[in-house]
Amino acid sequence: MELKVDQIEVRGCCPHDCPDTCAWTATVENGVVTHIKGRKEHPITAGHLCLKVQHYEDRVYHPDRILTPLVRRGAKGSSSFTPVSWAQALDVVRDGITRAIDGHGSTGVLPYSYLGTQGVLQSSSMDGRFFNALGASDLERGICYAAGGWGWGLTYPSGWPATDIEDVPNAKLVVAWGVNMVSTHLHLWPFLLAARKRGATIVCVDPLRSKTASASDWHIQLRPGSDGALALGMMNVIFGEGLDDRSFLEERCVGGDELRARAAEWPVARATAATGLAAQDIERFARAYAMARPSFIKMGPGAQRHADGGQAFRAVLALPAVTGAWRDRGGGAHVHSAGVFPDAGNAMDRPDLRPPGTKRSVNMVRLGEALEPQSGIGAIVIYNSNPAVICPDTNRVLRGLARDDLFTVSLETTMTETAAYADVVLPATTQLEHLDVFWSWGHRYVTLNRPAIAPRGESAANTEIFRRLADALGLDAEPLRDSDENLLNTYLAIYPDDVRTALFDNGFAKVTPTIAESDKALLRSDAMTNFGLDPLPSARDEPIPGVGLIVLSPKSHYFLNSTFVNHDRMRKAAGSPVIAIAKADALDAGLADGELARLRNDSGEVEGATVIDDAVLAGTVVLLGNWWNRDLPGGRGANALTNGDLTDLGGAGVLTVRARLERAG
Ligand SMILES: Nc1nc2c(c(=O)[nH]1)N[C@H]1C(S)=C(S)[C@@H](COP(=O)(O)OP(=O)(O)OC[C@H]3O[C@@H](n4cnc5c(=O)[nH]c(N)nc54)[C@H](O)[C@@H]3O)O[C@H]1N2
Ligand SMILES: Nc1nc2c(c(=O)[nH]1)N[C@H]1C(S)=C(S)[C@@H](COP(=O)(O)OP(=O)(O)OC[C@H]3O[C@@H](n4cnc5c(=O)[nH]c(N)nc54)[C@H](O)[C@@H]3O)O[C@H]1N2
Ligand code: SF4
Ligand SMILES: [Mo]
Repeated sequence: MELKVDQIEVRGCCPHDCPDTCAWTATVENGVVTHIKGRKEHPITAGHLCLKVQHYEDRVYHPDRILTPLVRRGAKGSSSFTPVSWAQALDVVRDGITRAIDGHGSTGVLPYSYLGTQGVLQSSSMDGRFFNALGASDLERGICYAAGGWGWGLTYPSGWPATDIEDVPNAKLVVAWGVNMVSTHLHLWPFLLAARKRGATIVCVDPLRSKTASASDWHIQLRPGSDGALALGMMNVIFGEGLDDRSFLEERCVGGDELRARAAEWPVARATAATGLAAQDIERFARAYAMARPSFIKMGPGAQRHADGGQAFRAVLALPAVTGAWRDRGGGAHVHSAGVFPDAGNAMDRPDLRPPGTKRSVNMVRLGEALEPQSGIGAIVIYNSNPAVICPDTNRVLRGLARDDLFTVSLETTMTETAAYADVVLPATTQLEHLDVFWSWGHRYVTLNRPAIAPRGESAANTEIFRRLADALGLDAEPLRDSDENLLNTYLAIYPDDVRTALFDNGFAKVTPTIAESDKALLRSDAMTNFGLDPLPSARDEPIPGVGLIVLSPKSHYFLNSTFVNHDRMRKAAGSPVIAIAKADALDAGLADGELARLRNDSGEVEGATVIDDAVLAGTVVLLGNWWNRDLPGGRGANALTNGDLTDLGGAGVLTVRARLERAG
């Protein structure tokens, strides 16, 4: 494509909560973004953006885009607002937050955010400074990956980096373990295909025949939550047949002998009973895994969404230590690559600004509980998240957000079901309108996002909104006035000069991790004992106990969590929300294809059209995608069935729950 005289091209990147952090170029014509394309030179993006982001201009110019501050006019949740000036909106916010502090103390103000944008500036800089200076409650942000992340961190110390995904084409056996990467980590998949071209086998371990399972050479369709049992059964075979790497276990690991004894407690018959798999499959997988060199395991967040998620990760992650897969380039495992990037410590969010004696923390998974009338939260400031849809225990969350005495501020780009409950909505910019910088949880590149256009309407970047809020509340510490450029430079100060130079020249730069060869893998973790957990990888014989079917709510190919659900282009591609079940369960419940079904448990109910799908394992139900509540016939999505329970490690949400299936109506 030739550039016209009045066109400019601006380099940036995708902000979404996705491991790929793609680099893009935006074409701007007379101040309007006309085209976005993935950058060819970026080794991971390789010139290709996913379907969701190929038309990012849809987000910038969406009809529901919020372009002025809004003050609530109708009932909470009714989306009825009056546009006001920034000065008027800031007055209302000042009064509302002051009232909450007068009534409950400063920790009566709760920030609620996640990774609507993953940018360091727009998700974890001025916002943190503002809430610290205010003395607000802290939010524990573990909803997504904390159990698996902790499982990884308690097994492999910080000097032990996850496998570089660019080395995966060397592997001879690749396992997509509880990850639907064809949808969720799209830019890892070509590296697996490159490995397959050189003779590798692709195995997918998933209760659902996902897009990735369908595209793999071998689908191991285990029961949800039984990954630990499978891994221990495999280790039983590996140790029993002498396929372990004894010297690696002795030299690079703590607890090898204890793990061998633990694996001896898991003969294949026991693993078979727990996983629902055939004994031959467990044995065959164990041998193939142990004998392939290099072998690589990618674990996704999807495999840790149950009560024992952390332990399940520890068990699977022990496999590459048992076989010594870490010795080989391209071998090993990948949970996330966050550890590769230097840590900015307290430089961005400045906890030193916090007034003494203002300590309270709230787990984001338990928002419903935190918003109960007696729980001492009088104001909530929500940004980069849509808790009305994505937070467990929807009924309780919505009851809390509807409280008359709760003052709610929402920083949003678009009118979400959460923003609909706000007293004041402040218009936020999209990625094309602000500066930011990104590390990645999938690859090893740090990426710069330059703004392509000026903020639309009266929107402002989160950083600027928090500067304005600080000013309105009379918070005058100097760090609350830092410009975005200063924040960027503060963050980049932790990188070596060559990385910074490459980043400014090319828009992205690869980071080399610091490797500590002396660090050992902790197959026995004493920290686990401190948490009251088994120090060795363990598993249950009955993985998800309870009555009813096991409900899974994995990611949609066409949405990014609850983002893009209000985009016509993506809705058309996604179809409609359904309750997908196996034929046997449909027969049991007396449901035919297309009939209205209801799932019910102590938290709530979800209704939807039945789809009988042979990709779904009997005993499980699949509710694909974070559809908005209003998209389902009963007005509630998957999180009406979840309840705020936390995983064994890290305080992530237990999103895999049980519910009874019945005919609706
Ligand atoms: N298209 C798209 N991409 C996304 C997202 C999105 O919403 N849409 N979201 C992003 C985010 S925030 C995240 S966290 C990642 C998530 O990335 P993934 O982990 O790949 O996503 P999920 O779909 O949640 O889960 C993956 C698979 O795990 C399976 N699974 C469920 N329970 C178990 C279990 O107990 N054991 C095993 N082995 N498998 C299990 C599910 O059936 C599902 O197919 O994706 C990111 N990328
Ligand atoms: N049942 C069930 N529940 C789940 C999951 C599941 O698999 N099943 N997945 C869980 C996981 S893994 C995750 S990560 C969470 C995700 O939950 P969230 O992080 O809440 O993700 P989104 O639903 O995409 O909401 C992000 C919001 O941020 C807004 N946003 C984007 N950029 C900006 C910005 O620059 N400024 C401001 N102010 N706003 C912005 C978007 O418009 C959007 O409304 O959901 C969790 N909930
Ligand atoms: S959502 Fe993921 S795959 Fe899609 S453009 Fe963004 S980073 Fe790339
Ligand atoms: Mo996530």
